[in-house]
Amino acid sequence: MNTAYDLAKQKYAALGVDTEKALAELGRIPISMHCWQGDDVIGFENRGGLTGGIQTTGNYPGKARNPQELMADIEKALSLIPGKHRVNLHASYAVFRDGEAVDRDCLLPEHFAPWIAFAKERGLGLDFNPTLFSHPMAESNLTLSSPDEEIRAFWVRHCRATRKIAAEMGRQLGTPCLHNIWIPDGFKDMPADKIGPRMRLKKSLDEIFADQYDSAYIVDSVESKVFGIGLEAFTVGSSEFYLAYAAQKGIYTLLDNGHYHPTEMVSDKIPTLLAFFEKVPLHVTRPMRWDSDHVVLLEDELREIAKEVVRNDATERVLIGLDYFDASINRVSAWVVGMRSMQKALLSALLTPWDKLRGLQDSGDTTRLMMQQEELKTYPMGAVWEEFCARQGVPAGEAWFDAVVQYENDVLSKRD
Ligand code: RNT
Ligand code: ZN
Repeated sequence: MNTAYDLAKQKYAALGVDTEKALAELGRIPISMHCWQGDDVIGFENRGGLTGGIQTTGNYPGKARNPQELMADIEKALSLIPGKHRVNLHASYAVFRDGEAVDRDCLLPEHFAPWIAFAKERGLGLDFNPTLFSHPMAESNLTLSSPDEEIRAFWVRHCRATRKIAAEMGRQLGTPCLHNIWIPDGFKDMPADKIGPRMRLKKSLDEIFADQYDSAYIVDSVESKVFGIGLEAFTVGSSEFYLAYAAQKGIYTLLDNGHYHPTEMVSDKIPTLLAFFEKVPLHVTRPMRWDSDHVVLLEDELREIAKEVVRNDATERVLIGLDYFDASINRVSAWVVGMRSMQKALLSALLTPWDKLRGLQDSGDTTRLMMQQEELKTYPMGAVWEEFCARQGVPAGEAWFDAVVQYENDVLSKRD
């Protein structure tokens, strides 16, 4: 019998592409799913609003209000996403015992024990981030670069605490935890001194990275940005700052594709960094007109990002994580759509005869190269994707959405 998959398999084989190999490879690529889509980046500290120049918009009912709800929602989303993945946490998602009040500079691994247990039971890896926003000590929008020594020292203590927690997550789960530092530090209007804040940030980072951990447990990265809302004039942690710092320090610089000028392509930065760094962590997002963090969809730049991961044999060197927050739609659906879109982009790249195309480029046959790349766009990838979902025991096509509707009716709609 010729199923749609069999026909697709033959068509790709004629180009020298082995669909079976692509399916096996796709099943091995973990994507780190960000917990913060589930509750609009609020966390469990009951501190109120999101600050730091990032913003969610929308008021869709049913957001997770506590660890139990967030874990249940993550579990529901993961049940509709093929493959084995990771969960990315922020320090603001610490789980405290009743009545316990621990500020961010005193967080301990035990405050994440429920998350580690959650991950262990499900065979998931964890990634982790210090939270340097939505806190009274971050009100000035200066944290690790603050001229106020009390504030700067507080955030250094916070990041030292979170690195320790990350290393513990990595140790207990047997897979290195990506610890990524992003700070909101910057100014709304023209500063008088740009190097002062940067020298203080450098000093803070040196203090934070003075603690040594086993690289089998923790991978360290720093995330740059161009601007934030209310922080339009100046960002302390610029791209060049962190690139130079990471290179000098032997850590990594994380690329968030919402954090560059609109015509700058993060996809092109991947092969650039791969020439110098062992690992390239990513925050994949969808910036619309600004760093708006829309749900990731199968768009051109996502495809370009996936191509760089696949054709450079870098599926283990590029650490793929998602970073977006849409509060205007069902949040479980937002996770599933983004994760599956990322996987579709990877599959499309895995179904491309890169050796052949590289040969055309190197022999100067750019006419045929253009033709072949365009023809590939209408190859039957959908049939291969459906086969992948079926083999992974997850609904292919839009059938997964029925489960989200059911979950909304049974669980999410009862929350408000
Ligand atoms: C902000 C950065 C940062 C955050 C998350 C919540 O612009 O992208 O990564 O989105 O840490
Ligand atoms: Zn990010």
